[in-house]
Parts: sequence; structure tokens; C-alpha cells
Amino acid sequence: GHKSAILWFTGLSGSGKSTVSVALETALHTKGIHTYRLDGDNVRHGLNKNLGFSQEDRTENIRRIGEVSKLMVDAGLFTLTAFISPYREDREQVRNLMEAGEFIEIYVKASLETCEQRDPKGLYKKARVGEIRDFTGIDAPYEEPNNPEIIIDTNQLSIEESVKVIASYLSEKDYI
Ligand code: GGZ
Repeated sequence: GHKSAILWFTGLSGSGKSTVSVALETALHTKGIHTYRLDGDNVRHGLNKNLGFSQEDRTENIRRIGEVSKLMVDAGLFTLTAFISPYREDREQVRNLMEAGEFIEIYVKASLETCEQRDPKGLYKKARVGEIRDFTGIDAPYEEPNNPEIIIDTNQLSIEESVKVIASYLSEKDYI
């Protein structure tokens, strides 16, 4: 058996949140663990399609994702979320919704320079020339976690190594 929880990935656009969460999900599936992954693709086009990127809208985005994740954890799923979630207070609100040990904050850390070089969707470039406003890291803030359960430095670690760090944490703490 296992103890379900939210694995809350936070970090800049291009830091590797989605990539690592997808790889971790695959690893959990091979152990027979049931998961659900929430990301921009399945949330911002549906449940949260009325929300943009103002501070207020991001806060509401994260609040709804937190509430949905709580329901999923109640249903026994390991829930993986991959959102920038730039505001410390918003992430703490989600933590406070959950029982102790049910919120695992994973800071996917990469320098802005690295993220900007990766720029998989060309969004940093657009933000630099002012075609996109309020872009995290450029003209909107990212507040680093003060006490994340796990830090993944994707400047240093491969995807496989990142997955191992998280899987080791889960097994050491008897989640899996
Ligand atoms: C940040 C933006 C913005 C702005 C569009 N700022 O690399 P991506 O494309 O796939 O990931 C980013 C995603 C961020 O959505 P989140 O729901 O994770 O944000 S938050 O947690 O802050 O609510 C990026 C794209 O949407 N995107 N405009 N202005 N990212």
C-alpha cells in the first residue's frame, strides 16, 4: 500500500516541472501506484479557462488546483501538480488545506538564464520584447520556497537523477 499526497512542483517556466513530473509519474506507475497529474494543459483550458496571469488570477488558479488536488488525495491518488505557483502565500494556503505530510513541495530550481536559454515555447523572447506582459521572472515575481521538502536543481541533475531523488524521498518517508 501507499500513503497518498500532493507532489507540488513549483518553479519558473522552463525549469523542468512538467518533464520531471511526467517521468516521476511513469516511475510510480511501474510500482503500481495510482496517480493523477494536473498541469496547464488539463487545467488552464478547462476548469480555469477564465483565468489569466494577473496576481489575483494566479492566486485563484492555485486555490482551485489545491482544492481539486485535495479531493484527489482523499480519493487515494498520488497527485502531481506542475504549476509555476509563484507566490509563497498561495502555496502555503494549499499546504494548510492538507493534513500533515500530505503536501510535498518540490522546488524545481534552474537559473533564469538557463530557463531563458531553453525557452521551449519562445515565451521568454516574447516577454523580453514586451509582447507578453507579467511574465514570471521577467516582469512578474517568483518567490522561492523557504522550506521545500525537496529541491531539484535541473542545472545539475538529469531527468532520471531528479526522479531518483524524489522516489528516494517517498520511500524513505514511507509513502511508497
Ligand atoms: C508565466 C505564462 C505566462 C505568464 C503564459 N507568466 O512554459 P509554459 O508556458 O508551458 O508554462 C507557463 C504557463 C504558466 O501557467 P501556470 O498555471 O503554471 O502559472 S501560475 O502558477 O503562475 O498560475 C507558460 C504559460 O503558462 N504562460 N503567460 N505571463 N507563464
